[in-house]
Amino acid sequence: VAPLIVAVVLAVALVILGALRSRRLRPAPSPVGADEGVPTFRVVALGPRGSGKTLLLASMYHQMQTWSGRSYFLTAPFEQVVLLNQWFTAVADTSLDWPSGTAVGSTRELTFTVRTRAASGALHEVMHLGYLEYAGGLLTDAQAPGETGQADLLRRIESAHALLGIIDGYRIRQSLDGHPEGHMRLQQSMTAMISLMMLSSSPITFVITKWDLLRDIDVDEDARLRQVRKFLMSNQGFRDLVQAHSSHRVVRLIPVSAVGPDFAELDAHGMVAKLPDEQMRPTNFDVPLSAVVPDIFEQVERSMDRAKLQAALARIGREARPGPGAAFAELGSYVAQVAGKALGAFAPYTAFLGDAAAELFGDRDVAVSDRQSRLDRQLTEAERTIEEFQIARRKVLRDFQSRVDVLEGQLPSSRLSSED
Ligand SMILES: Nc1nc2c(ncn2[C@@H]2O[C@H](COP(=O)(O)OP(=O)(O)O)[C@@H](O)[C@H]2O)c(=O)[nH]1
Ligand SMILES: [Mg+2]
Repeated sequence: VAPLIVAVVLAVALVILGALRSRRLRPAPSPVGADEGVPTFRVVALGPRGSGKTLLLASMYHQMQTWSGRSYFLTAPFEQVVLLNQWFTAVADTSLDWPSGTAVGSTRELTFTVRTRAASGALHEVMHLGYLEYAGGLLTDAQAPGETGQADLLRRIESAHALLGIIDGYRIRQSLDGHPEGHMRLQQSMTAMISLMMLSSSPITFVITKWDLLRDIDVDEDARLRQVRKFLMSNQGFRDLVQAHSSHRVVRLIPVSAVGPDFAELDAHGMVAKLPDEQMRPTNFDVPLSAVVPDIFEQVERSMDRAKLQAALARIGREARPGPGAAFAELGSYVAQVAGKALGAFAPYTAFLGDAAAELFGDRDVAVSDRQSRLDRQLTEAERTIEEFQIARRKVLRDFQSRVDVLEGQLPSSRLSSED
């Protein structure tokens, strides 16, 4: 009898577990965008081993997994959250050494979900951000015959919506201090990275990591950045990329520190050492992800016919058709159609594109007056929910844009252009 009871109990437990699991795996029922889902923007981060990719990611997630004054927060699948938090904890603990780096040639892939809360308190998904981190190896090493890593990487770079080029601030420090090895490594990795970047036409954010190690270059931060930019421009590939591409794509240079000032310094052997009992205060970690959507839309806007776009935007202001989002969807399809390669893949997400275009393009007032007039109308319950979600989503997009605006205000040199 005993084995039978055990078997029955086990079977019941399995059924319950199975039910719980399938409930968890099934996407939460949402009245909004259920028919269209949530778009995924794919980001590829390239950078040599040791350049600070993992720490940046860990800091980024640690800070962005809570609201902290933003209208959104990030979530990730449970296994990824555990890993990211483990790295963060290991970095933050000044009694421990740095966590070990990514193995040569390996890639790491994460998916973040951007979530927001609507006025009623309901949580909504706004978009997914796919993040592929690619470590050095393949950038410079010859590949063993039969390996597919390289072809796969090239395909992902070509189809990425945004690229991050990670530049190791420690190597810049070494170069400025006259260490030939640092200079050599820096040039080598920049050249490899830039030849890959030439394959795509997406916005590029060059991220200078370990900015804390460069603080003594100049007291003024923008002057510091200007000096580093001038130095980077001495790399021919970098200069070529900026000069040839900055007129039709967005190119940024963002200094970040995963640990912040006063957490670490170079020791007598020129190694990065943690200072005892210091707190981490990461800086600018949120810019690379915040810039993705505004930069794609800016690039698309630049390529669009000004007059036609204005007409489409004005139409949403006047549109009298019933059903919230109808005019936005129309604007969205127009954007997808004109944007071609950059946003064409998002054609099914017309409501998202319409919202983003209204929020990020040109005259932002048009859309506001539209919102007001539609709020004045009598809306059904379902319409009201969609309306509310739209407003929350627009707020997130505006937050992304204003983060970028604030940074450009503080560090005008972070925008790279052919005049440099
Ligand atoms: N001072 C300072 N050091 C950093 C920072 N980020 C990374 N490092 C150092 O660089 C090492 C390599 O970083 P990691 O993120 O593992 O590089 P990855 O190989 O590109 O993933 C770390 O162990 C730290 O010693 C930073 O923001 N400031
Ligand atoms: Mg790593």
